[in-house]
Amino acid sequence: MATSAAKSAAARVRELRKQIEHHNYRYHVLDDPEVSDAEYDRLLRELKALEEQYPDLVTVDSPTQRVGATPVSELQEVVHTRPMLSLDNAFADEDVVAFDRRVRERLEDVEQIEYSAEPKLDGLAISFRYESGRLVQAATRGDGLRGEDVTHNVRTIKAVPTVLRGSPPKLLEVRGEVFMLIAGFKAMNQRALERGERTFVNPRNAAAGSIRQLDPRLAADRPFDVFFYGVGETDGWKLPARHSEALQQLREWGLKVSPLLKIVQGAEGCLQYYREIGAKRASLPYEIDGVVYKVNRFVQQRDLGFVARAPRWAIAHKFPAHEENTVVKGVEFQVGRTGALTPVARLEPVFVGGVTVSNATLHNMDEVRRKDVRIGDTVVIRRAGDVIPEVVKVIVERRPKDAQEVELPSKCPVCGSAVEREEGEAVARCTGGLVCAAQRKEAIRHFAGRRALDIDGLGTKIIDQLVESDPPLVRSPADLYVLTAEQLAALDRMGEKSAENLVEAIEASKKHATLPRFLYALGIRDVGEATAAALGNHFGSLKELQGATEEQIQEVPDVGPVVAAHVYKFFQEKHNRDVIAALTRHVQLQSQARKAATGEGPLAGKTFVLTGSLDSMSRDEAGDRIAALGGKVAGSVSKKTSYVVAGAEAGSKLAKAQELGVEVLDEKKFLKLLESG
Ligand code: 9MJ
Repeated sequence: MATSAAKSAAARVRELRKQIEHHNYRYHVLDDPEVSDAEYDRLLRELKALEEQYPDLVTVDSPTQRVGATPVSELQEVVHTRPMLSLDNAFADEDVVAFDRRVRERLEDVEQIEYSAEPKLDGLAISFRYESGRLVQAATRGDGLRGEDVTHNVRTIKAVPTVLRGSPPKLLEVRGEVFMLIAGFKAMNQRALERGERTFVNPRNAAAGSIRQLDPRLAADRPFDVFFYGVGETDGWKLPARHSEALQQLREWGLKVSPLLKIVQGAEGCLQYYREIGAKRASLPYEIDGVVYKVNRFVQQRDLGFVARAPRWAIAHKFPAHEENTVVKGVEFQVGRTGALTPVARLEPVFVGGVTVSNATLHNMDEVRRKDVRIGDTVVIRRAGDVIPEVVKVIVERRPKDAQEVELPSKCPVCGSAVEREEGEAVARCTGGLVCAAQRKEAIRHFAGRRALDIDGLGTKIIDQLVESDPPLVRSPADLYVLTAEQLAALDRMGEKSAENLVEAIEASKKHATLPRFLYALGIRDVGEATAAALGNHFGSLKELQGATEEQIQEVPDVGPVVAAHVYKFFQEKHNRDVIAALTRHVQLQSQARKAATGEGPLAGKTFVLTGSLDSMSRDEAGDRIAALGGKVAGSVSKKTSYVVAGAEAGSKLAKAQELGVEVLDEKKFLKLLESG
């Protein structure tokens, strides 16, 4: 017999699930959460604790059961009672016009067709079966008639409700696309790379690969999302007249529908939508490969019917492909700011992702070997969003007999200094340091960057001239501070007024230099903003840091032996010390960061990790404000982290924080904390 404690536990469990489901809906469907991640996690933790105490209360659709149930031994076949259709493709505007004409001809008498226009997600089509509002099965499309049961993995996806809201019908089978967010995909690949595991070529392959795994624990920590776009078998639901109305009803039941869905009129309306979404494509957090137009009225859909596996009432209008084949004509090596040599494939120009591409990065020699790229090879090039085009893979079948292997040059292509590759490192480097013009230009560009000393108006073209002039006007960042307006005005494309403005901007940079910014500006290998802030906060002054031993540098939170070695070595190099000495004759470092070192300030002893982007300030401003109150900023989340500040599109650091139970602050809370500080 249930004790009264067990009874009240059962009531509390019901209440918690209701609240969690409500917050899921606010977060995933409405994109308008009511509570912070931390509060949400507290509810989830409370539920978990109660379920541990009273195992009888656990149900399969409890929000706690998402994270990895037991693996299945094989994927079972699922027969789709209503076939899952695929879509015909349109590539050119004329294809869409012809589609619309065919539709009108078949429907006779209808002058203008109303379409529901939707982005076409590039993921994995899934059928979801809800019985009495509970998720009972999820299956892949397969060949459209038979798919595979992937319920165990789909249950781990937080955006897929396990229980529907309101009064859903007895049976509701819905279709949607499961996909990966680009940021999450990148973070996941980065982690895989760090662990020496295999990486995925693109978010689509990653989604498909993960959803068809046998062990749901693999899917559970992957950044999936979903949009529902169609209705399959139903029982107990009198469908509304239009597809768009059906989707609106799905939304009310808690199923996430694309917010970009729009009702448009005729081919003209479709084409306009295509252009609207095309303009948004690069800024969407997920990949789309086109848009879909669906005849909106169900009666018209029924009258049109389908041919083979595709409906006559819908068409996918594809965007230019992200991937194309082309030939590698040669491989050159670019020298970066830190001297890293990057192999770059020179390509037979090819139109991909909406632009003509003639170069693609090969990252490093390990990648060249791993992908076995040779000169003369036909390769797959990928360009997604605004990222640098890359070589995905070689089409080995098309390799010509005289294809040449790529060799790492022994001398820097820019300055002729020796090229060195450290044991166990993928990256080869020029040893020329500031002697190498490539590094000099990049070093100055980095130094003047917005997040470094922020010299407004010192662009690439000007830097090139300053470094290339004979004799060079600028050999190191310190030389910037002795430039005169006359010298600058003599440069190409520089008027007197802009020369004066630039001198002023250089002057201004002397004043807003904080120690963390300055350290970041130096461009020390592996010292990003977070590490620079940590070093600055720990040592409090440049002198202290310059005098520190490798061991002392390692004492800084989040600085490991490798970074410590780079920092130590940097300050040991005579030419670096000379440049710093020259710089500090001009630049006065503000002492705000000392507060942390002496344990002062309301945030003293607190370590922050920043992830995602904030609306009200840049990441470095956030870092500066934390430092000003005595707190520290670290680059990665650990048990020692006090807070993770999560902005929009927060990545793996947020997941890590949740895993470790570190308090997560959203922007509002973070601002409050700064203000109260
Ligand atoms: C995707 N992939 O986003 C359909 N799709 O409709 C949308 N796919 C579809 N609709 C009928 N938005 C068959 C496939």
